[in-house]
Amino acid sequence: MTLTNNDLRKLLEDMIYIRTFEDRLRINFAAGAIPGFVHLGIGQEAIMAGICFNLQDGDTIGASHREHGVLLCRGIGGDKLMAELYGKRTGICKGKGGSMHAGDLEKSTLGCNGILGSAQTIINGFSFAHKFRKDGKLAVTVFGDGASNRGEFHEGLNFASIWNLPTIYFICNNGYAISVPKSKQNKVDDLSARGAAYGVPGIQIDGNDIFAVLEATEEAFKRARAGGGPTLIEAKTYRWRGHFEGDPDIYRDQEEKDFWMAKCPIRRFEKYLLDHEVMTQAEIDGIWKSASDRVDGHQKFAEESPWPDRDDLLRDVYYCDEGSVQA
Ligand SMILES: Cc1ncc(C[n+]2csc(CCOP(=O)(O)OP(=O)(O)O)c2C)c(N)n1
Ligand SMILES: [Mg+2]
Repeated sequence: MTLTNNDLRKLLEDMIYIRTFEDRLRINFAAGAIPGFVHLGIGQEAIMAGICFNLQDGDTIGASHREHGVLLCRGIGGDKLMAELYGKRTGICKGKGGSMHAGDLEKSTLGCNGILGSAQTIINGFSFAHKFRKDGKLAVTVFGDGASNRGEFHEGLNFASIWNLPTIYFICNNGYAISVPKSKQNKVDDLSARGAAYGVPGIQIDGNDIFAVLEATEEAFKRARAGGGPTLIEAKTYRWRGHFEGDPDIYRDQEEKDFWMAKCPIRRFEKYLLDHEVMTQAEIDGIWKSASDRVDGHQKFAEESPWPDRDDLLRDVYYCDEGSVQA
C-alpha cells in the first residue's frame, strides 16, 4: 500500500500516544488512583494503530480488555477515556464502564465484553446490519488467542462465512491466556489455519510489524467491502506486562520477556523511519514529548473531575431505544 510521509508520522504518533497513555495507567494504577481491573496492551501498539488506520468512519470495531489504544485511535478522546478509567462522571460511560467496558457507539466503537468469546458472535449483528443497509462498512472483532478457543469464536466465524458477512476476525496472539501458554491451550501451530475449517481465508502476520498489520487489514477490508466475506487474521505479538496490573507474572521468564521487548513495535518503526530518512531523531523525540504533555492533561482532567452522584447509581443500567417501543 502507498503511504505518505504524513501517514507514517500519524501512525508513529498514534503508537507513541497509546504507549504513553498506557504507561501512565501502569504508574497511576500502582499508586492506587484507578479502581477495578486494568489490562495493558503495552507491546501490542502496532496492531491497534494499524487496524484503526485502515478503518473508515462508520465501520464498527469491538476490541477486548487490553485495547485502550483502539479507543484512543477511534477518537474517543484521552480526557474522556482517562476519566472513565478513574471512575469519574466525565468519563465516556459516565465512569460506570471502567477499563473493560469503555466504548462509544457514536464512534461505532463497542466496549469489551466480560465473557470471553461472546463478542465474536455479537459482532456479526453489526456486520449483518452493514450488509443489510448496503452501507459499504464492515465490522472488526479484536480478541486474544485464549478467546479463540471458546465455542463462540467457531460459531461466529462459521456464521460470518455462511452469510458472507463483512466481519474481520482479528486474533492478537500474545502467546498467553492469563498464565496458560498457547502450547497448553491447543495443538494448532497457526490459529489462522482455523479459517480453512469454515471456508474463510486465514492469514498469519507479525503483529509487531506495523506494515504487516496495515497490509493484512487493507486486503481483508477491501475484500469485505466488496462483498467477499470475512477474513481471519492472526497477529503474533507479546504483552510486556502481566495479564492484569498487579499480576505477579511468575509464569514467564525474563529471557522470554527480553526477547520480545527487543522486538518493540515502536522502536522497530522508528528505526525504519530514521533509516529511510522520513524523520529525524529530534522529530521523534518531539512526538514522545508531546504525547507525554497530552497525557498529563488527561490525567489532570480525570483527577479534577467529579465522582458520579449517588442518584446516578441506577441511571443507564438498562438501555431502551424509545423510538422502537410500541405503545
Ligand atoms: C468465558 C470466560 N472465561 C474466563 C474468563 C476469564 N478471563 C479473562 S481474560 C482471560 C484470558 C484471555 O486471554 P486471551 O484471549 O489470549 O487475551 P489476552 O488477555 O492475552 O489479551 C480469561 C480466561 C472470562 N472473562 N470469560
Ligand atoms: Mg492472549
